[in-house]
Amino acid sequence: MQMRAAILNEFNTPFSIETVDIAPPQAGEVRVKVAAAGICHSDWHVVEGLSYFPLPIICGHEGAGVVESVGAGVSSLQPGDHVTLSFRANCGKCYYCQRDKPNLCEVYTPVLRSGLMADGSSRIHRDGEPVHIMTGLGCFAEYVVIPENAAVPIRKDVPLNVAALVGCAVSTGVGAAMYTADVRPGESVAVYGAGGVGLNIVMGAVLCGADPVIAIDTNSSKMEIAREFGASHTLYSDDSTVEKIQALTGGRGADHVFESVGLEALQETAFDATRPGGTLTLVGLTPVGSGTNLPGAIITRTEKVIRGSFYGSVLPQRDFPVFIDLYRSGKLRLDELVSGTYTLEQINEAYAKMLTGEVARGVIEF
Ligand code: CXF
Ligand code: ZN
Repeated sequence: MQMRAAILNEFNTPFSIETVDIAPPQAGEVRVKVAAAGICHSDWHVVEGLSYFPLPIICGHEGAGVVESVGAGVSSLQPGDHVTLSFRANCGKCYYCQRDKPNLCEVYTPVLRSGLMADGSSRIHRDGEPVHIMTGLGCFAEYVVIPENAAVPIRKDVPLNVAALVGCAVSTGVGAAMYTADVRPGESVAVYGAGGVGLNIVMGAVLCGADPVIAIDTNSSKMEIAREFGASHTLYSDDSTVEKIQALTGGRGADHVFESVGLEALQETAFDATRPGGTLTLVGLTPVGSGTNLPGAIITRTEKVIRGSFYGSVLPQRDFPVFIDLYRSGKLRLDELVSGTYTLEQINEAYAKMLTGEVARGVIEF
């Protein structure tokens, strides 16, 4: 079958909309007609050559759609099912999968980086040559062929653009607060960065009963938005945020601080804003090979905890439906997260907009 896809042929060049061949699903795989795909900064890291994916590649790792066909042996899905895509397919059997850490699956981690399927081949070809996919998805395309467990069934009464966001920004942000950091009622939270992920951390912290919830950003237009998403306080990001957070938390610093941007210097500031014995959760992705300077001398003496959070520590099969139910009952504001919609042909425009510091999330709708 042929389909249209946005292909990155060279690093630091625009996506090119081309027609490619996509194979039917093999055993254990499903083919999904993509309905919506989110514009996330991580795709841009691929464009910039910072993510070490092979070319040519179809990016896109935040999506939702409708199952079109299923391969042999697929039991959990059938054509017509609505699904949110998971960018962490997992084997279900390895050391990490057995310990409820599918985000660290040791079978799929190298597969997802390879841009190919687990058998080393691609389901997508252009003029007979394989095209790679990002993190096992590649949803800047009309269809994806993916392992059964990367397509998580969801209820049909939610818009698929909202369902797409659950596959990256929502899981990464809400999950970081709810699962990785396990924020408790009454704890103080500070979130550095109020973009797509940061706003989800704010919502997750509010759901956990945190108070105060302080959002910090360099863009003053985000202050009001962060309050709409539940922040009790907002701070313009300058040299005084640590003092201001301390002033709001009995002079100690916040119980939980989150860094959602992925900047080394901001991770260091976020560490300073964490109270002794408190937890700093690192959510934003800094480039591989970069170095953050976190002082061992202080960590030991203050018992500060520093945690990484990847994909919000979620279990996609369990948590995607949970987040979607929370949206349906009005406890997650996901319609408001969609700040712009684009066609696939407008993808370069969508990324240009994101780079201007666009609030929340752009979404490609098919
Ligand atoms: C990323 C994580 C690294 C690979 C691509 C997806 N997550 C969210 O943006
Ligand atoms: Zn993402």
